[in-house]
Amino acid sequence: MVSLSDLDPQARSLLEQQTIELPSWAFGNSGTRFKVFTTAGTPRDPFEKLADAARVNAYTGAAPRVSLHIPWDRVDDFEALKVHAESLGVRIGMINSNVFQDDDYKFGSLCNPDESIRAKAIRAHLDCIDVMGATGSDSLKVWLADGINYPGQDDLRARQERLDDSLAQIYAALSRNQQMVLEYKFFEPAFYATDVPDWGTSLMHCQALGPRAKVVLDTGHHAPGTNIEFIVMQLLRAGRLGAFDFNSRFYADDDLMVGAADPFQLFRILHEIVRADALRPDSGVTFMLDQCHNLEDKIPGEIRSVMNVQEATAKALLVDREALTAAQLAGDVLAANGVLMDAYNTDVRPLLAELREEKGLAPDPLAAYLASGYQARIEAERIGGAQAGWGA
Ligand code: LRH
Ligand code: MN
Ligand code: MN
Repeated sequence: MVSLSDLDPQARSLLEQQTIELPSWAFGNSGTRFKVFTTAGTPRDPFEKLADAARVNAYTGAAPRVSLHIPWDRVDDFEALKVHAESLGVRIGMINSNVFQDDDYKFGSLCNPDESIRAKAIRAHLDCIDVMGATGSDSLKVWLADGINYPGQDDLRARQERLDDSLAQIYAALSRNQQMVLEYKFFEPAFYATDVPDWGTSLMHCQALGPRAKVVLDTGHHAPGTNIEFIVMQLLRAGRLGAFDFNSRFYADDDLMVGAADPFQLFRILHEIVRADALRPDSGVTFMLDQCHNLEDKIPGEIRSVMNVQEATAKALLVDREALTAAQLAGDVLAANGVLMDAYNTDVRPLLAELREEKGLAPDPLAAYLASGYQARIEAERIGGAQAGWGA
């Protein structure tokens, strides 16, 4: 059994310092297009979403930032929201723009052939930059539902030119200490062609924009069988991996808990991160969750997800890099694969429990949360939770 002392001091400090950003929308209700099941105690406004996110941070000690989605999280006074977050021991992370739930955007937002609608979508992003200013956020996160359903519906190339121009206008409005991150997704809601379908397209736009534009990799946004860790490696080589949206998929963009469907894939991703020394807090890579908890309670669902990322990270840090390199250079296939599998198959839960106790936290965050009485309290206090997510 491994313990904390089995990690070298540098690996240990990386694990101690690792933080995972939470999505505000994970605390709201969501569902499928068939049904949204509400959970008791669901937040009624962004202030309550932050309160719930702060519980995840309180028990894991590893989730000090919350990402907002605008307009889902619109409030009258964003400075008050910032102060509220700080009073709870968390702060506002990335600001996500939402230009996909307005009738005007039926044929797209930043790629729309109608110039007045494209201008409206650009203005929505400038508004997000104002929210960044008020909340102290340094990142604008852009995901577009833009695309077409039928061949010939619009001109593929013209849509890219419009995107190029729209993104350039938005990028120009960022201050020097702010960045833009651009997320790709291979399908949905468009089915024939999506305007930012893959990491290559996102990277090309980021490179055209400038050094403060980076790619977001959402683990649920790939075709089955895609080697995601290869993409991670390549974006890290290019210095353009801005953030992860972590979640699990079985069939489509399922937004299930990270590490639930394929913990081995998560380990392989974290191995590339460790290999590139990108776990450092100043590496520029943000580790974020993008999940919806449709059946399970949301706060424990997020706690479990943070723990899953920590477990994959601890395993990646346990990889015997020297032995791995030696086996690779010797062409010893089985030994090289064995080094990775040894780390993956190690039970790191006791090691992480030790780490939490050292930080003054309960060794089992889930059990501690469930015993805290918070869930019963919010279920009694909050009636009529907010609808956050796709139906909002
Ligand atoms: C799109 C997406 C994107 C959105 C979020 C709610 O599928 O992953 O990150 O902002 O879901
Ligand atoms: Mn996402
Ligand atoms: Mn998604």
